[in-house]
Amino acid sequence: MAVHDFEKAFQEKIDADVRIEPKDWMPEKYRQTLIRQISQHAHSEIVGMLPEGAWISRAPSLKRKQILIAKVQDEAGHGLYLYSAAETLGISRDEMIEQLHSGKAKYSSIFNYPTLSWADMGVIGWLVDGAAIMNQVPLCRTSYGPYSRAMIRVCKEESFHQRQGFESLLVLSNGTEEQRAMLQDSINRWWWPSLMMFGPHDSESTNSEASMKWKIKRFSNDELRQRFVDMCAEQVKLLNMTLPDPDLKWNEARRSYDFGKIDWTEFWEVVAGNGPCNKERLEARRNAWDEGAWVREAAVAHAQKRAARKQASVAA
Ligand code: FAQ
Repeated sequence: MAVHDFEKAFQEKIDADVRIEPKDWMPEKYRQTLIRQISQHAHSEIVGMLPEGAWISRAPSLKRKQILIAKVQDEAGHGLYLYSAAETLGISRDEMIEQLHSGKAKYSSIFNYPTLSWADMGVIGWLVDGAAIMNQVPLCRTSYGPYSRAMIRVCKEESFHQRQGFESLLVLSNGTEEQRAMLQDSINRWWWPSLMMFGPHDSESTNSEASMKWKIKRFSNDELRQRFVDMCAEQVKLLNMTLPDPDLKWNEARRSYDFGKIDWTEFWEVVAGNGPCNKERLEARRNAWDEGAWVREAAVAHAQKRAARKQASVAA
């Protein structure tokens, strides 16, 4: 078959909602797009452990500490399933990590903001996990089989994260004046960066056209962002708090909320490495990699010994 015929058969499969599996023929650009998106997603989960990890030792009760530890562990797990899914496309874990450490691969802008108060733990659950779910539920039906299957479990865990976050905010919202002020301050700081998680406006989204054609993405950045605004504008009322946007207003004709302008200069600065915590985050990941060298060496030596023992017993 000529390449053109392979491409036609591939697109027909996608159009018929048949999943693409690792051994199937796929256009090189499809493979590269998936490696980019899945590895960046994996890096986001791993870097995303850092802002919350900083509060494990400062959680206000044993119950909250246990929940936070479990959540951070889940995020490590998500990173690992996603690295495994990306490996099925022919890139090694080491290569992906190298791309993160050298700055070649991105991770979500949101994790370059600092966690300044305990309320940030609940607000991350509500807004950051909430945005992640809005973006990731459609990925359970993404066209690449290993990615879509990984996302099913990730989404189940993320929705638990979101609910625990909101529950902890309900407690704060019924607390003292000081706790309520801490909560409002946290919402004010995380709202706009959460909207940026969905990526640039559709008109600036360089990857969307191909990703939509290949059903890697099923909804555009702006569509998902709008759904998120509509959801949060209602949920914030349950907290008796406000979203920091004077232009947020229900639009009866569109049956959606209008909202203010996102500061795209800030977004691109953060993506370019100049956000409040970019350097700190990458440094933490690089240090963890260096400090873990002996564990990786020991694991490889152990695997080699086991393989040698197995071979020797087969030969005997
Ligand atoms: N940050 O053409 P598009 C989580 C880049 S996981 C940084 O629209 P695309 C769990 C983009 O890479 C959060 N860079 O790109 C958790 C591209 O540059 P490139 C992560 C961004 O891929 C919760 C350029 O801008 N989720 O939160 C961002 O079609 C709590 C042009 O953009 C995922 O990764 C950004 N926000 O759409 C963990 C989900 N947005 O790569 C801990 C999977 C865009 O060409 C605690 N990914 N860029 O050099 C996706 O759905 C997509 O990749 C989008 C971006 C929607 C993020």
